[in-house]
Amino acid sequence: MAEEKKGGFFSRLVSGLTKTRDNIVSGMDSIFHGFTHIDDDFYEELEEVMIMGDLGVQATYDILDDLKEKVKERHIKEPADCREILIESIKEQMDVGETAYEFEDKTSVVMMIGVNGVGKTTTIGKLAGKLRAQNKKVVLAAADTFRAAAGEQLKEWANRSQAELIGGQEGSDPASVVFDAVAAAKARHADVLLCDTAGRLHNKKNLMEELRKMNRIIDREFPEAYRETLVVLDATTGQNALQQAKDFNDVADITGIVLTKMDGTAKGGIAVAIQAELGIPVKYIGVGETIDDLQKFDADAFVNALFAKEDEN
Ligand SMILES: Nc1nc2c(ncn2[C@@H]2O[C@H](COP(=O)(O)OP(=O)(O)OP(=O)(O)O)[C@@H](O)[C@H]2O)c(=O)[nH]1
Ligand SMILES: [Mg+2]
Repeated sequence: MAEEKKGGFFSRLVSGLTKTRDNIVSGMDSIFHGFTHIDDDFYEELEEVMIMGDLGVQATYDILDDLKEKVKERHIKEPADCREILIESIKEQMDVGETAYEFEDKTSVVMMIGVNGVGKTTTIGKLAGKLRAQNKKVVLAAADTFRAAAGEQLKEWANRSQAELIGGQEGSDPASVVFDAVAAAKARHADVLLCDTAGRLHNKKNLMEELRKMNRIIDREFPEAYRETLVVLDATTGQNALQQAKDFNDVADITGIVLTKMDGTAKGGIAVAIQAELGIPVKYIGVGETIDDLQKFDADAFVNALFAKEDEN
């Protein structure tokens, strides 16, 4: 049963990464097979394919440096033998580490931030479902008071996941919703408080100011809570997602990334780029719209899916 589920998840990831595979991996494969020697031209062509994909400049250089070093160390002569080394090197780069999910076992406040439509509210619902399945007490803060429908949407997720919801009137101060939610979380001895935020306000400066204000409230009212700030990025948007992560990183201490819509036509290389450029780990990936469609990021599974050959899936 568990096997079956995993298989389903993996094949969804494989199909979501089709576009990435077509853009990057097939290009790499033709280089691995088109060259007879490992020389400067070989590396230059690899570099071009990787940068043209969404791996980004930083990740490309890091990965190629690592490849060159290993080729020397292991006295590799065949271009085709570089494929496995490259896969190994990307996996190493993407490894999330042991402490990434500590908040799940602590009294914590999770801020979910990101621009509009990336999947913040949906991710909160999925994460609430995951935590409830572990018997955690979960409170949701509907701090997106900008859109009338936002609170309703979160309410549905609260019902679905059986979490408690603290909301506010449309147009009310999001920071005051956070204030109320912190008080409720403390009074009810909740394990995790998940805060949904607006993706769009009157302007970007406004949005960033609101985030700062909410963070100040949490710092002041709940200093003992473990803090997690997740930026949600839509994996189909490629380089835009990287820029968004940078913008939010300027105003908040981002502790992780959630990459959504990996089931769609994802530009999956962006996961590698973000890690290399910002040093922020991808912690979860969204692979669909239902409550079960959130997965912890598994670097091995991701890279295997990225480099999967047709006959392997
Ligand atoms: N296919 C797919 N769709 C997703 C995923 N995550 C979210 N969505 C869909 O993306 C759309 C936007 O999701 P929301 O959760 O409302 O996004 P948001 O960031 O809260 O948007 P705003 O509140 O407007 O800022 C919805 O239709 C979701 O069902 C995913 O992993 N895969
Ligand atoms: Mg929302």
